[in-house]
Amino acid sequence: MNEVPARSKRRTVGRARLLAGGVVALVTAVASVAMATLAHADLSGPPGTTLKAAAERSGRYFGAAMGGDRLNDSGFLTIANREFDMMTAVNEMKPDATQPNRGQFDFRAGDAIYNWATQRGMKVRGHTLAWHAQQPRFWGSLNGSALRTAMIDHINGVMGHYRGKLYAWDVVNEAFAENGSRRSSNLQSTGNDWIEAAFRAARAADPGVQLCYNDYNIENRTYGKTQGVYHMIKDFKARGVPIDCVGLQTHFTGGSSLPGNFQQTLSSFAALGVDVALTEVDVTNASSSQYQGLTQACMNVPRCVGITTWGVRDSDSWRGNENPLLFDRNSNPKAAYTSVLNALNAASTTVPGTSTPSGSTSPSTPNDPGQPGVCTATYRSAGSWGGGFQGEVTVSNNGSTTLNGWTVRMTLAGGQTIVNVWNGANTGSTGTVSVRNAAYNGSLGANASTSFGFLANGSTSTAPGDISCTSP
Ligand code: 9MR
Repeated sequence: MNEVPARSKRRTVGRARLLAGGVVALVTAVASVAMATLAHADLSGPPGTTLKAAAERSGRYFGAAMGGDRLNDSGFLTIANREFDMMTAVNEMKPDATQPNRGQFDFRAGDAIYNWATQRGMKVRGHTLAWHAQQPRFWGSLNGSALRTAMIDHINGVMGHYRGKLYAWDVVNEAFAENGSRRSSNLQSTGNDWIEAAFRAARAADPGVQLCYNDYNIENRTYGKTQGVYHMIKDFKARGVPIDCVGLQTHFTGGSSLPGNFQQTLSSFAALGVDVALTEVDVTNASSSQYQGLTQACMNVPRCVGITTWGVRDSDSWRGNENPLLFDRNSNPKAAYTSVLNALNAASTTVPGTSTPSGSTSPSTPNDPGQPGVCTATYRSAGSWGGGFQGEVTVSNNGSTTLNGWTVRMTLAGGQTIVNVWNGANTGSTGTVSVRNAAYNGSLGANASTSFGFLANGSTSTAPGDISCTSP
């Protein structure tokens, strides 16, 4: 890997889906995957005494990376089982591990970690599908369209195996150079659209998993690489390329440290309409203040969904001589552990969609008074934070025949602006906006319902009003 010199040199820097009767069930399933995978938030509960319990208070997770060899390490397993509710395989789900030879997939090592974690109620992040490093040997003799096809085949093979089982996938890893341009690699040489091709294939291969872009040195908002990744995600969102999350590896080690603008970096990514996660955290000598600061920054950003450390004890770290993790070699929690635990317990924002429904519920009147019970739309608040909120609108067919398409109109309060809509397509983002069905949820059988969600900036004191639903 050539990232080590790059990191140490720099200054402190940083869902097409299916048909009629199955549609409602499928859409509901897709929506519930994203929602149900995170803990139910309850900030009024007692402080958590483990990392996972403290994180779950705000609907977040606390994860660790584990290698397959740790499955025989009782010291590791005891802490992992007690403290963490998300696991990432260090190497076992990477391309060289999962497809050693063309068309020959090997999921034994990945499945061993997956099974251990999920049997203990943990969730699993998949890492990773397309990367310049740790590639199958046969990719080395391919280029151009042949390599592109091999990458797509790999995504289909691996995501097919884990379909419906994982919380998220790091679809593409480390594709940017330090200056914000694309990193040169054999994958980049197949054409600049290789990343979006990977994400489109990934969405089709497993429509219910969160699709993430993951990188290091993107923790400082003003840094070139951070800007490069930011603009790619903004462009993907504008063009409808599927992407749900960005993973900031957060290796504050090898000479780097927590930037003062870390929280702004997280919130600027989140404002693009993606979740953010800290995916590979380690900090030189486990500085308590840096661990406290990075955790608090995540807790302050509603869409920062969780934190993962790259290992559990210093003896698990890829940079063990820097002692960068939360537990020492004797499995004792370090001072940084307490800092992180306290910062998790002090969270004041919850992850959208994980709170007990709050805010007003305002059912609409049927759209067409001349025809009894056609479609109705009901709004509920799915969470709010300083300066923004998440709304969910349930669209129901109260009639006895199938509706083919629907449009919801609602009026936002002054200053409220929709920044992202899912399971629907909006026209307008302020004042009276309309949201029509997506390609996959327009057909609503008798008495069936579906829903769409949106994120909005602005005052949270007034719920959208004048909600109505029409159907052709
Ligand atoms: O921790 C992983 C180490 O065991 C491997 O030798 C290395 C090979 O590239 O990858 C390490 O994990 C990396 C992760 O996949 C991506 N971000 C940087 C991590 C640390 O190097």
